[in-house]
Amino acid sequence: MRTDAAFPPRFSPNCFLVNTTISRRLALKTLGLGAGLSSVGFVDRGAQAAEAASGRANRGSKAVKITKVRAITCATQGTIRFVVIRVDTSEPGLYGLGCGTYNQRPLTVVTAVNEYLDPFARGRDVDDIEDIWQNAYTSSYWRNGPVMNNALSGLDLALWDIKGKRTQMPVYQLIGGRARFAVDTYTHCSAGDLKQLEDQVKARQAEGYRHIRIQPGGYGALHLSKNPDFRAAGFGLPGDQHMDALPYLKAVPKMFAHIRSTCGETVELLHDIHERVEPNHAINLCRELEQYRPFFIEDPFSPEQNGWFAQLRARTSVPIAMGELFNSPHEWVPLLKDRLIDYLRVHITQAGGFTPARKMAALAEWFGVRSAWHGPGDLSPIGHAANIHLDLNIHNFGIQETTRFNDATREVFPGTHTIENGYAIHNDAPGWGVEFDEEKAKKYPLPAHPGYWEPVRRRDGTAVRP
Ligand code: GCO
Ligand code: MG
Repeated sequence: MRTDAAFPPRFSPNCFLVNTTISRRLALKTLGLGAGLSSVGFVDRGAQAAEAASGRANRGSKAVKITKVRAITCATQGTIRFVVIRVDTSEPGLYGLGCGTYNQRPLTVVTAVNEYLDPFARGRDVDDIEDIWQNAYTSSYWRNGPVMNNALSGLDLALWDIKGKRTQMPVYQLIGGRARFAVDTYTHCSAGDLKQLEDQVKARQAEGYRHIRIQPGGYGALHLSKNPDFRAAGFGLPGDQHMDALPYLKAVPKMFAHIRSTCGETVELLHDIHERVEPNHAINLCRELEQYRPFFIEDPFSPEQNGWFAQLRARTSVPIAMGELFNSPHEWVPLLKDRLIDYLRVHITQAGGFTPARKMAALAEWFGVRSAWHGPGDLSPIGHAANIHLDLNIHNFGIQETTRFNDATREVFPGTHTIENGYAIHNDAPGWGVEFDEEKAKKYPLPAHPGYWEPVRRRDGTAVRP
């Protein structure tokens, strides 16, 4: 792990003991006297007992309360709409940051946070993350939707950030420490032209990436679909997009064949079906790709079609990663329990935050399912940090999707992770280790377009469901 110069030094176990005035005094006293008296083995034990007592006293008398929860938006990545949640506390200068980015509906999360979670959370003890999560989760009675889950995630992540800052530890230390020295990632290459795609893959390999996701142009390779008859018929709006399944389905195996033969056997290749095709088409595509030994195929079905996983499993052993659209335990629990997927790639802010993600990871471990948390461009660096902290800790880490953030994002979110030799490298500052410069963020207001996705249609105008 690298220690970023802008951040406090690497975690030391002593940090926990010296984070209050009383205990700092005691620690100094111990240091001063310890050398002379430690030989009798007396002072150290006494100091430890006093330390523990003062710790108890501080815990009782120094409850820190939530004073405000608010959502702030910015668009440092161009058209992507970040939603950052800040939780202020009764302790001067102590606050936490979370991510509740829902790119297609950002203002709904802002309303959920500012109008509903803020009054709900004020006055509660920042230490009781589990209790706050449980009650915030059911405070809307109806639950498990992307708006409330992202809002809840913002609050949840901010509370973990605060706990890290209070204890002077990075969050991964709070949950058990590291299971690996760094987090291996996959990056994206996408081009309609095979030679261009090959060049991109080689360039990423040269940068050190071992895992590369390949796409024949954007999701579903829209450029390959010709004759949008719906447009000629005046169906829908002129800007609606066109994707027929067959051109895409034929292009993907050709793309794998080309990249395998030109870029070698060692690179791990991934591909995102991004839902979009009929379930049986997705199954046949996975079977066809077996010969190219993909690392995994991502999101073969829309979440409404989870019932098809048993058939997919019966017909191919290609590793399957699923879940960026999942909101609810009713979606991931059955897939884990029946071992129908190999990688769980839930978008953790969309699933309610770090608290439920830890539980998902623990459940998955015992079913032999590994993690591949969703790490797209429309997740703020704070959300990426949450992924990375979890990845560092869990035994069943698989791979981490990452985004290469631009300079504007790095300016507004100091502490954003970097990628070195294919690994995500994160600093060891307390909490998530990512700051948010609200003043600088004002330079990057949300774009005029509200953010919804334009329709994608088959040739006859039928809506394509991602
Ligand atoms: C991925 C995803 C994203 C999503 C996006 C939706 O695998 O990274 O599919 O690109 O489409 O996050 O907002
Ligand atoms: Mg995807």
